[in-house]
Amino acid sequence: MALRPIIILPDTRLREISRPIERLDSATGSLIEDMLATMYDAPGIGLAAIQIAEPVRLVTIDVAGKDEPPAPMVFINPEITWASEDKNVHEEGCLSIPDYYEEVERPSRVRVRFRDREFKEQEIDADGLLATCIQHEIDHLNGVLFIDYLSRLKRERVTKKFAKAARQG
Ligand code: K1U
Ligand code: ZN
Repeated sequence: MALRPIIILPDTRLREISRPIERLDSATGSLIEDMLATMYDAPGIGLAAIQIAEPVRLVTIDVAGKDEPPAPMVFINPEITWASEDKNVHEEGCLSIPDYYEEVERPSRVRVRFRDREFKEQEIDADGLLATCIQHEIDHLNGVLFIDYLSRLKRERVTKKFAKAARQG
């Protein structure tokens, strides 16, 4: 298990489309362990593999409250198979855009098909914070960031701020 560096805006790898995982092997098992450790260390409630520069369709999430035991979830090749008409607004953050939070509107409930860490097919219905988080993470697998849902003014402002910070090292 290793803590892995999280890539930060404007790293262009955040815009890559991640590839599906074909089979479970020891490399994927190690990557899952690294992602969970990196997510808890950050700390964050979710992580997509591309955020540690691994362009594969793998997501970890733990939305347990701070007084609850850890509840790590692993999603391999997740796909949204249904989304509710009704929407929910939630404040979002991103470990790849540190210390920036904005409200985003998304479907309030989604059904997600995925493979678990034994590579068994599963389907879950998600609502609340889990629904917000899984949609945010699946967006990462498609090169989409939560700032893409903001006004052009806000998106350009935050993009310029992070580009300047990257130039200044
Ligand atoms: O994908 C990521 O960058 C992780 C991101 C997930 C997320 C947060 C909020 C709404 C949607 C998706 C984060 O975990 S940002 C950090 C964060 O929200 C948090 C950190 C510590 C405690 C509680 C929340
Ligand atoms: Zn994110």
